[in-house]
Amino acid sequence: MKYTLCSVAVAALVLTACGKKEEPVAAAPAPAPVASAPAPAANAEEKVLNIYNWPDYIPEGMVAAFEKETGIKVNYDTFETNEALQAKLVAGNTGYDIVVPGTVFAKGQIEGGLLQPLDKSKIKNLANLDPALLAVMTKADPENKHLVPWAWSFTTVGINKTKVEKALGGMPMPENAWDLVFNPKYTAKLKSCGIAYLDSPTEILPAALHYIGKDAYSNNAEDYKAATAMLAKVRKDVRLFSATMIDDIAGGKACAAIGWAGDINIAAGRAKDNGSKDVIEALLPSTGALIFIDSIAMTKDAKHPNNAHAFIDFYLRPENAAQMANEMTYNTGNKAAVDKVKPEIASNKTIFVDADYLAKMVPPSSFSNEAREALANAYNAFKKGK
Ligand code: SPD
Repeated sequence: MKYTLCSVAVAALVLTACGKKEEPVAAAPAPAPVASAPAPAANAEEKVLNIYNWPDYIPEGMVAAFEKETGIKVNYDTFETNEALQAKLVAGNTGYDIVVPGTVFAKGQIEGGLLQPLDKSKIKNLANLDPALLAVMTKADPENKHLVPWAWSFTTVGINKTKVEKALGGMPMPENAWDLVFNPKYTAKLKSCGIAYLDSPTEILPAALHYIGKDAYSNNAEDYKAATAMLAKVRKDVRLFSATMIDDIAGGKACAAIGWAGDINIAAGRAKDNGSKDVIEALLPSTGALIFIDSIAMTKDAKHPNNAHAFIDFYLRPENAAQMANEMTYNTGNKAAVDKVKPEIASNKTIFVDADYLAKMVPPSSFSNEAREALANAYNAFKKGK
């Protein structure tokens, strides 16, 4: 059974100019001539939109299509981790209108006033989204006022199966795929073909906590100690830390990785395009993987709110959401897009996850500021301690 975490309806948003037309009043005495500027139209916003998103996270041509249709020039920059986006938002004056935080961070960002509520009347295509996904997001955004899903996927183990089988030299694959990156029995063998970890405390610690049977979003210092003790045993086997590991996996620098299923799927496609015969895949560990939902949000000081709303509405069109799934191998939670998704994408269980596996997965939660600090300390100690 396919679970889309994602309704139908298409409506094009028409941004209407609300400029007030001055009517001459009949029989009024002629006013004395005064130099005055014309009253600005209510939505006379400069035709610019500044977006800050993750790399490899938008189909080619989508920004250009929006620019062509609207005449709005998009400046598109990227960040690699939630921590980097958080630092930018906290520093203020980001210069960005739209940002794409994971819900794990967005909760605190909303509570801290770093993001502003959206005007839903300007986003007609919100009706295309799966109410089930929006319900999950209320954990971070209680009334679904600030966040719109960009895409969701999960943190898991990705492998170059061809290289991993060779490096294991006849040792069978573990039942639980997390063993490949956390159990020294396997990492000692896979270090020869390269193990890669996402370079972020809030990616690695939750996965490590989950692996040792603790709450992935624990706020308990003892749990971090246990996770770092486990991680210390495999540190020497980890070759690289990176949040942009698509080419590392596609190019053969890493054969096993803690990564995002969508990116691992992109790596698989890229390797094929480059002529590789190796099988690269995102795995579904028996104990479950960690779901994340990246969400579109508007910064508190966005200078181009109308343009931001227009872009969000554009992104939520079924054809654009389907393009995102088809080209970027991420699920957008857009139900109206489902019948436009290619069969090979719709049948990929790492993009459209079955309900029974979904039930095993760890839903996204959030960390207190203190916990985030403890996480960062634990992670930095782990990384240094080779
Ligand atoms: N290539 C873009 C990947 C975006 C991943 N966001 C992941 C957040 C996970 N916590």
